[in-house]
Amino acid sequence: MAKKKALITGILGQDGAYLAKLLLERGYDVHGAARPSASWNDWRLRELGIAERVTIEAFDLLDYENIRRLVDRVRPQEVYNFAAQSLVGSSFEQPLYTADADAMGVLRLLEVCRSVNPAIRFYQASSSEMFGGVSAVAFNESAPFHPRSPYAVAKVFAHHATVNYREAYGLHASAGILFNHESPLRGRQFVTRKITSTLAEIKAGANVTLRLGNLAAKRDWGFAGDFVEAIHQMICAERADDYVIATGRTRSVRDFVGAASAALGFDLDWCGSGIAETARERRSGRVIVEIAEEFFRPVEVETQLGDAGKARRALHWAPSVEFETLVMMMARADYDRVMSGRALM
Ligand code: GDR
Repeated sequence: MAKKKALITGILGQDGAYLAKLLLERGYDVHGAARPSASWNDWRLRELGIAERVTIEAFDLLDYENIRRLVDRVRPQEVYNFAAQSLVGSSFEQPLYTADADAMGVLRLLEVCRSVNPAIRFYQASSSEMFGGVSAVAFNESAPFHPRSPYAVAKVFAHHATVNYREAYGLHASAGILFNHESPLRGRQFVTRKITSTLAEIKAGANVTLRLGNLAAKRDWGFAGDFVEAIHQMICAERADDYVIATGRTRSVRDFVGAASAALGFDLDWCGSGIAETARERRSGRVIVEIAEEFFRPVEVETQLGDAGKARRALHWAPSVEFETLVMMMARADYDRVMSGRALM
């Protein structure tokens, strides 16, 4: 039997890499799409040992004809869309680009699927950011959206477009409303990996300080490797649908700093408050964490908590990695990278 062919946009990112690995293990022919570049940075694919097994194709979410030619040539049965401007903070600086890539880009992809082969199964990376953080209860699929950043506004458009193509044209188009998902392959611009990579550098003797914004923000942090499993199950399900994917537990950025410090053997002493708050290493008195205005956002999503009950019931999905294990995994990976002289990407 011919291998199933999947096209993963955003193949060079965390989720693209983990999903590529999972699909290869399940016998797929995996094609990845990435923004045109003279040299693709495929460090994640290399860390997972799959760089040679994935075909990378140049692709631009802003260019309809480019997407159409790519899908027409590759002829995938499944398209997973992870490509996006995915930094919530940066979206306040680049709202137009974010809307073009994260909202209109998805519409372009959906139009291409509909015209090239409406039998393509399509996955859209929707985001828990669409809910905002205005409720203390866990968000499920029927919670109202209250986007609080240009990124979230664009994701709401893309989410509705995905549902609309399912309803209007019968596309097998699913949207996973994923809460934060992290791993040793997370980009350093996101707070979790920024924390583990900077603390690992400090542990190894570097003269740097961990500079952070809002320590009180709470997120429902899961392991990206678990979350791509849910994504594949959505694509394999007989009926396309929307699913919240989350762990059901929430922790603050401060909790994350505490867990990562413990994992690396720092004993932190917090003092001061607001912008003047710092954390010093108790033994040496050295400042490890400082607060910096530049990392606060114009509007913040304070608390996120997801209810993945529907995915548990319909897809038999459950997360397997606990918060403490996740932090430990990320801290150790960064410390190993630093100690073996590998560049932190
Ligand atoms: P988020 O992830 O915005 O939740 O979106 P991020 O890790 O950027 O921020 C989480 C929380 O930490 C606070 N914070 C900081 N954030 C960053 N990046 N850098 C800092 O120095 C810092 N200090 C505090 C933030 O204010 C925020 O409250 C992620 C992305 O992956 C999205 O693409 C995805 O859709 C959602 O998760 C689900």
